[in-house]
Amino acid sequence: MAYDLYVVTDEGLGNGLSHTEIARLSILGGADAVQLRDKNMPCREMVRVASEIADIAKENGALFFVNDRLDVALASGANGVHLGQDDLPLEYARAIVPGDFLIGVSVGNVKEAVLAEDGGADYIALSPTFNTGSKDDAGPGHGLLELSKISSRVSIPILGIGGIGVHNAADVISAGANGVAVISAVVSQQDIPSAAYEMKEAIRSAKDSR
Ligand code: TZP
Ligand code: MG
Repeated sequence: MAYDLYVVTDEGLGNGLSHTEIARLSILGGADAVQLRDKNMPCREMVRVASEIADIAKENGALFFVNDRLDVALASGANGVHLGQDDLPLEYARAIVPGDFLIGVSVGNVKEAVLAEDGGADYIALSPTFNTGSKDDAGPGHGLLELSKISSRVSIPILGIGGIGVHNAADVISAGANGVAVISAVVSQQDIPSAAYEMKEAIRSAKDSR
């Protein structure tokens, strides 16, 4: 499962584009995975949007995740759900999803990372890796040292998320991440496919020189 470039949609940061357009353009530029993230969208609307993105992702061989909402993820045909430490606990989610359904978990330290792996997470994201202005309650970045500690303790894929762009994506990969999740580095750019392509190149060349 490739998670090299994982783009999280945000209509508030996307120059007026819809979640579906953001996802479509990100995939066009080479995103391996996209996540629908909207804290305010009514459930019915979210299922409709998620179903659109699920179709686009499937047609292009990308993975599609829904943030927070396991019900929406299952109903829309998404590949998986992304859960934070205050969302539905991993063990409850795992118990009610089909075997091939993917679950990603946000972690902030080694202990949470190991618990997520032991609980059957398919990937974890160190959240936030650096300071970010894109998530109000993100708190301060945990940094590359925490990332490398986690990478020495777990074997499932680890993503960096928060404050990552073309300027520091290679550092995140060198510290042990398997991929990078972003909002602003792709979603807020005028040319989303080109921004995704450049991020992907930065990640790929960092992986090649590891
Ligand atoms: N979760 C942790 S940090 C973050 C999310 C959704 C925001 C990432 O946005 P950016 O613009 O890539 O820092
Ligand atoms: Mg959440």
